[in-house]
Amino acid sequence: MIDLRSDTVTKPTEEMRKAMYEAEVGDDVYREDPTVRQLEELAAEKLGKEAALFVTSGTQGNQVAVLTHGKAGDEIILEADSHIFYYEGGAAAALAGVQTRIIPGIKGQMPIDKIREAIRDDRDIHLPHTAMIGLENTHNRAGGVILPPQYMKEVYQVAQEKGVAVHLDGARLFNAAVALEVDVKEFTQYVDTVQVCFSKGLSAPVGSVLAGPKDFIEVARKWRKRLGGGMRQAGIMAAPGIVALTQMVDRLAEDHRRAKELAVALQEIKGIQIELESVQTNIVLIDVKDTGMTAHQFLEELKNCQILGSAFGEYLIRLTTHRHITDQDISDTIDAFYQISKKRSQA
Ligand code: TLP
Repeated sequence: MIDLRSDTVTKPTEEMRKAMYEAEVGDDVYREDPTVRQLEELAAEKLGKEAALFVTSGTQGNQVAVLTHGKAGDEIILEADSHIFYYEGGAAAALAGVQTRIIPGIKGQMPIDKIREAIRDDRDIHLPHTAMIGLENTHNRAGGVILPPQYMKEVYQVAQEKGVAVHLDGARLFNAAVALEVDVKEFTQYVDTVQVCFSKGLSAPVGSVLAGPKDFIEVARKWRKRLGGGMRQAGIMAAPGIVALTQMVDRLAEDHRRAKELAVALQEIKGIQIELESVQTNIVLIDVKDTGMTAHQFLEELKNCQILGSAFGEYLIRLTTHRHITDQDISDTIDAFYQISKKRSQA
């Protein structure tokens, strides 16, 4: 199978398995796991933050951030298609008890004036308190697009002016940094807290990190514990995170090249629509409406050709490149799209 459903399907590298085997461990709830501490220090340093916390997943990292920034009855501002709003099972409402104020974005970017308007005035007792603004970079549902540092700076300026914290869902932040050939700090300097995943294109089997100010991370540590995320000999899982951060970042450029090649070839096919300028990292969104098939029908046809993708809407398919996708897989996928569309137009 050519598995283009997500970069989450990547398996740990040999170095990761070796690092897991050899990891020095201790009880991390007692803060005695040297490998977890090493990963947290490394991540904090790379992300330009005072401290970091190893968490089980991107969702846990984001939700611990929401819980630490806000309290029940507060409001958080999110992009309408953001992962925190769209894909985390309503956790912000279920766990933190915050309400979400969503703003539709253009290529993942909420208009600055809309953000400004959405921030509540604490002097009016009718209104909820605005506890957090969430950004996502790269933006998944917008097709892996990059929020440029300049945009993030503008958001941060408004947030600081109004005294509101900014949290970045940076599940794929390293993809953004590699694509723009800049340091991740170019982005993280404009947020208070950031969550980064090791288990996507960076290929670690599990884990994310939440980074931010030291006192914030102390409170976050308690929220993680409350959520059952206090892990004991967690160095076994942190070890591949260290490999991810030190060895796996630069190769993301390969995934980006293959995604671009795939997109350029597929948009030549009749009935297939792709916004090429949005193919900036490892995600390709494909509108199959004009083929007369739904995303699910098209995905079934692809599956018959041993290719897997994800449905991102009634007519929208997402294909995601990653370490296990080769040049041959890209050309086989292109061939399959040609065959499926041809068969359809002859039917
Ligand atoms: N995204 C997954 C699915 O949940 C959609 C994927 O296949 O892309 N933030 C962003 C931007 C994400 O894309 C994801 C995972 C997460 C957070 C959550 O990470 P995990 O799966 O580790 O909880």
